Amino acid sequence: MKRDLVFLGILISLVFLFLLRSGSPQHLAEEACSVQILVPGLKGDAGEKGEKGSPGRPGRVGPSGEKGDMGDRGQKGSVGRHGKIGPIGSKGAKGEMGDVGPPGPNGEPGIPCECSQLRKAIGEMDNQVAQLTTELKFIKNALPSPAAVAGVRETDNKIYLLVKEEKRYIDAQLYCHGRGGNLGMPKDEAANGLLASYINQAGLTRVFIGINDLEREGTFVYSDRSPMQTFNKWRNGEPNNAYDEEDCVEMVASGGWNDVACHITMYFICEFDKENV
Ligand SMILES: [Ca+2]
Ligand SMILES: [Ca+2]
Repeated sequence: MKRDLVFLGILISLVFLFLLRSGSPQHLAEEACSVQILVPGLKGDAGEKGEKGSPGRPGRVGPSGEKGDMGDRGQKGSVGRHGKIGPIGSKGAKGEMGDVGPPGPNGEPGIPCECSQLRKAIGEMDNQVAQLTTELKFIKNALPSPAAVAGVRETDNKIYLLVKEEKRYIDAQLYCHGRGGNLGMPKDEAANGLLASYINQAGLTRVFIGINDLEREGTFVYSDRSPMQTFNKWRNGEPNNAYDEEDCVEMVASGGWNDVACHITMYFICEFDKENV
């Protein structure tokens, strides 16, 4: 079969060559009559061996082979180069306090000043301000008008106020009560002396003070109802309950006490506890 194809191919080639040579269809027709069918001869002897050809192209990469057994461990390599510096680490815990250092050198001498005197003066002014503040607060709260005040006297815990308004004992007591106080109650020598001095400096001779025996004749009590203690300043012959009507008490300029009638009117002294002002 293959041989027939080769033969047919040769035949076609010859016809083609013939047509090329003839140059015209007429000529072609004449020549076509003389064409003989060629028959291939016998196969010849094998030729001599040719020279060795040039190497062929590299073949395709073959598939991966199977994994072989692990080889022996190699020798330890040499030390590598130093690596890069790593990132900054987190902050460590605070260390313990160190020992106390040596004392420093002496400072420059200061500018001479009378600071201690200034401080003392400031301290005194502070006290005065506090005192004035107390008095002002008291005056605002306790007085109908500043004209009625003949100044005030005070101790560590009391303020005394001389009121130059003539009142009966009971009204005088109401006046003092209404302002948070009592009629003056001298319960010791110091308080009695202070009231006497107050009366004298005001140019007065007598004022009501907070002592009476209104509830029980002959038994004198202070106007805050506290009983009379051992201290008293009765003048000679007093209390005498004259005309059987003397149940209230006045203080005269000397500081002495005398029982008098409650319905007469005179100036009086109120006293206030500072903590209540
Ligand atoms: Ca009496
Ligand atoms: Ca009397």
